[in-house]
Amino acid sequence: NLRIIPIFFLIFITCKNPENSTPLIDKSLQITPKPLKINKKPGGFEINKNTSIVYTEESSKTIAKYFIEKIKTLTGHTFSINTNKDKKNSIQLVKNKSLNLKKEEYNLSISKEGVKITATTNQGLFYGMQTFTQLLPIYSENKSQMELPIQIQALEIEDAPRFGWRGMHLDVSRHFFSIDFIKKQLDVLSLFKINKFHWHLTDDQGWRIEIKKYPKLTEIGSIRKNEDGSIHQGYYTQEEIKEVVQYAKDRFIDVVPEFDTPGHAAAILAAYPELSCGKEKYEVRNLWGVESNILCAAKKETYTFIEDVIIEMTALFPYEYYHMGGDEVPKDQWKNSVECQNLKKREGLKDEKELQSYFMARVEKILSKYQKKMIGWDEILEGGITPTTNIMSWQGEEGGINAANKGHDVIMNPSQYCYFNFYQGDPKVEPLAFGGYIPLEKVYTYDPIPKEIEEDKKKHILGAQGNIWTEYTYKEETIEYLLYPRIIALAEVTWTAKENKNFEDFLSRLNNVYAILDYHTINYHIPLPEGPT
Ligand code: TNX
Repeated sequence: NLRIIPIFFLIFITCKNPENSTPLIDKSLQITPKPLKINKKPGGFEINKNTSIVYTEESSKTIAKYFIEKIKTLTGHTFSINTNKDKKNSIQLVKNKSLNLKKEEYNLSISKEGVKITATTNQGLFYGMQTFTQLLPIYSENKSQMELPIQIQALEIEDAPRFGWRGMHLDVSRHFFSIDFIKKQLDVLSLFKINKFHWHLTDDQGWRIEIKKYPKLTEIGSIRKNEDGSIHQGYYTQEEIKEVVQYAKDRFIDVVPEFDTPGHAAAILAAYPELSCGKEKYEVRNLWGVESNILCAAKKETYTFIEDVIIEMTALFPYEYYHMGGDEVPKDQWKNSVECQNLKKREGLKDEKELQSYFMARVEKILSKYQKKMIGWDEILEGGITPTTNIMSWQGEEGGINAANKGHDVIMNPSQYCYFNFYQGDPKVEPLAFGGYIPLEKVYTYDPIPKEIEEDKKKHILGAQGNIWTEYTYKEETIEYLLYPRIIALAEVTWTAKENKNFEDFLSRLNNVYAILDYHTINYHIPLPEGPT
């Protein structure tokens, strides 16, 4: 009897879900990076056409507006905005200092009555909303938007990052990348709670930042004549840099500029040869590898130049940390320079390594005049560092371990785990990369706190970052391919509590990550179960 089928169907629906017949969506186990604590509760919150986002303090309005746009991109649905905190059927952004949540922490509670995100700061609210966004269904391409009403799983989340430094580095010297490309990456990285962008702006193969007092830095230093006769060039105007820094700030990402000294400076010397110890004419380097022409440590003009550049940079980069390089400095020019040898004697320095320490200490002093803190690559440990120098450990973990155990703050990015310019799969099928082999699992299983770090020194490990050096990568889509999903693994390494990490579980969440990346037109790599054989 055909007539009883609809009746059966009705009874079935009512029994299955007596309170609410709208579909219950549960993506609580899909969140990346994995939150600290998730507790599922019975039932769900219904999102319908009348659900609104409520902010309770004027200062959080930007967050509400930001997420109305972001959710529209991902789901096609536009929430309305409201300031009435008693509003039913709403997603509330609440600042509550009495909970003593730290700057980046948030609580997210979803119940039948509504959604509430609580934090002390806008940054906490921002991360709470990023998490909430991941709980929504992303609309598939054959539907124009998320179908409403839906119900999302009731739950309580308490979340806090393991580290305060969760970074991404990009070398724009070897190849130049547009500000639109950088903004796109910052937007996507912020979805996964990355909060530092290390912008490697200067190197032997190109100077990429406009400095008004030294126009030749860009007129000459930003143009490279390659061996095959082709030209590679590009630089950011100060206005463009401000735009990127603001865009990053809106997403709670601090921009760490790198001005690499005293090595990796051929582009500077091509423009201002008088800053070297030698007398030659220099060219913007058109080979990869390490350059022997460096800034002269003995000339006062070198330090004047550095200070002038820093002065212009301080108007662009408000973040307190500045990276001043210090990596890969061949010291032959200093050895052959009478001025450098005299300086060494005068200062009682044992060798050229100590001369580099002298140089870096002077640079740090300049920075501190402008309330900036210096970061240097781990090579600068060789001749000793000042007590206030911060270290980025790239030549393995040893530099970081030594520095942290001596009480210096450290950012870990050992090349064997964190260099995304290395291969992630079989070199026979992968795009040309720097060498090496760092598959996704290797990144994921990395622990930024090596066991050699003494208990009371662990606090000196600020976090970790993924680096992309661009010698062999000039296409934007290839950069994305190298970055994703390894940078997402690193986002979890730096955000998620160690005991909550699990590679299999991470893999099971990747499809959800890919759906988000698809909506941002990211060209990501899909790892194969096996590496090269
Ligand atoms: C070493 S990492 C460098 C870069 C290269 C990179 C290639 C570091 C501080 N220096 O100049 O691009 O290796 O992986």
